[in-house]
Amino acid sequence: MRVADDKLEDRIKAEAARLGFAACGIAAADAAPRSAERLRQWLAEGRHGSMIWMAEREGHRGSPGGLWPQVRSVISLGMSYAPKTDPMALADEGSRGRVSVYAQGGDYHDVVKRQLKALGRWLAQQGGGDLKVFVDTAPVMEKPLAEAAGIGWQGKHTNLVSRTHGSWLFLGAIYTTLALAGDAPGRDSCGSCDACQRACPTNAFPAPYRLDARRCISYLTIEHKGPIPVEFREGIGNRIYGCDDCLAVCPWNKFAGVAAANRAFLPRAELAAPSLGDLLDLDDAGFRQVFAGSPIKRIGRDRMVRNAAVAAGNSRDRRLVPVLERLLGDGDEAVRDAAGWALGRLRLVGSEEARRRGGEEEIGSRRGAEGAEGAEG
Ligand code: B12
Ligand code: SF4
Repeated sequence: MRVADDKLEDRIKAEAARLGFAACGIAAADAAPRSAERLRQWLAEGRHGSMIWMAEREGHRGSPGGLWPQVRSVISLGMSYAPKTDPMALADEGSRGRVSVYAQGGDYHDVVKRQLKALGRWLAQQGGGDLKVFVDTAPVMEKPLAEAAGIGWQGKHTNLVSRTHGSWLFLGAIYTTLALAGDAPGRDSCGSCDACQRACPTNAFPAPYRLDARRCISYLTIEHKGPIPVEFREGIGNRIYGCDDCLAVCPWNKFAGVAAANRAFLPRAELAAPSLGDLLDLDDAGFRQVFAGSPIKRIGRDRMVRNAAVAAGNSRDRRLVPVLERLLGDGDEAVRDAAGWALGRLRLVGSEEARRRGGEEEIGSRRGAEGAEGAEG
């Protein structure tokens, strides 16, 4: 049944803006018909790696109706976390870890969910109907739905890009039994640009618009349990939680208005540029204390120390040798493995330096000898 008040859609958008959402659009529940097949193919190719929860509820995830047959419309929402500073600024600071922008502030699951629920309560009063709210953790394909609702389009890096907010948008969705008027879908505006694909340090894009999660640093540092495959360790550089490179190089992010960013996502001082030495020293209690209220808390101490050890192996910072040596006796296998790898790399750095010093001394003494000859002559 069509809702009597034609303007409800506009009022939903006004209320969403009042609640801090930078973007809001509406789509019919069946407006992203290709998603289910594309998800099926992605899973069949094994591109989800060990994220078996992606496959377990494939039928629910593939379409809104698969999860909730009564759903008629989807309200898609975006909350901005556009950074004020260059996400690549720490790329050459080997002794510091890089935390991806999305995780430097408050936990978006909590912040977005709270505002989605507020919007849901408002909608239930104003328009009636049943509804469900989702952010990230439910079997929902938030990106194709956001595209269908006109918030933007899925770029070649597969994230949603908005003309106004770039790709720095957390997404959320409200499924409702109301039949609302949909917006025009987003139009792909990537053109011939392939900056994101070229920027990826681990070659995670087998083709434009397709991501092999098993090669993505975000997956490797956040989702992947156990030792990180050796072939990706160098490419990980100093990234200790997630990766922003494909987003950071996107030209559309130049237009992203930082003013729209929610204050809850401002970077916390201790997460903006953490020292690898401090991270390698963390025990469980220390980890919980530093990462309380952050999405990072989900990975636990062992995975964080494993990541920091890989970054230490790329750091060329030999001051980290003693703490890495201690970690060779750590209770976690992946930590021990990463520490051993890092020590091997730092020892190579040590012998390179010794060779260089030796060479310099040799040149120095040859010069001295040449000088002495000159003096004789
Ligand atoms: C699983 C997951 C991951 C996995 C896999 C990522 C992926 N691309 O699938 C990993 C751990 C790698 C990951 C990483 C990140 N994630 Co993530 N992730 C998710 C999650 C839970 C599901 C995504 C999903 O459904 N994947 C399955 C694949 C099949 O879907 P897809 O990527 O949309 O695939 C489409 C394309 O492949 C396309 N396609 C396929 N073939 C073809 C061919 C052509 C010609 C075309 C045009 C298209 C096309 O169609 C598919 C369906 O739309 C969502 C939350 C949610 N519930 O939606 C967050 C989500 C996508 N992640 C998010 C974020 C922020 C990130 C990171 C930026 C975090 C970071 N800084 O480290 C990175 C980005 C890495 C990247 N380039 O994608 C945000 C993205 C927000 C946005 N603006 O888009 C989301 C929406 C969470 C949220 N609520 O805000 N993530
Ligand atoms: S997040 Fe990093 S590793 Fe993952 S696809 Fe983008 S650039 Fe590649």
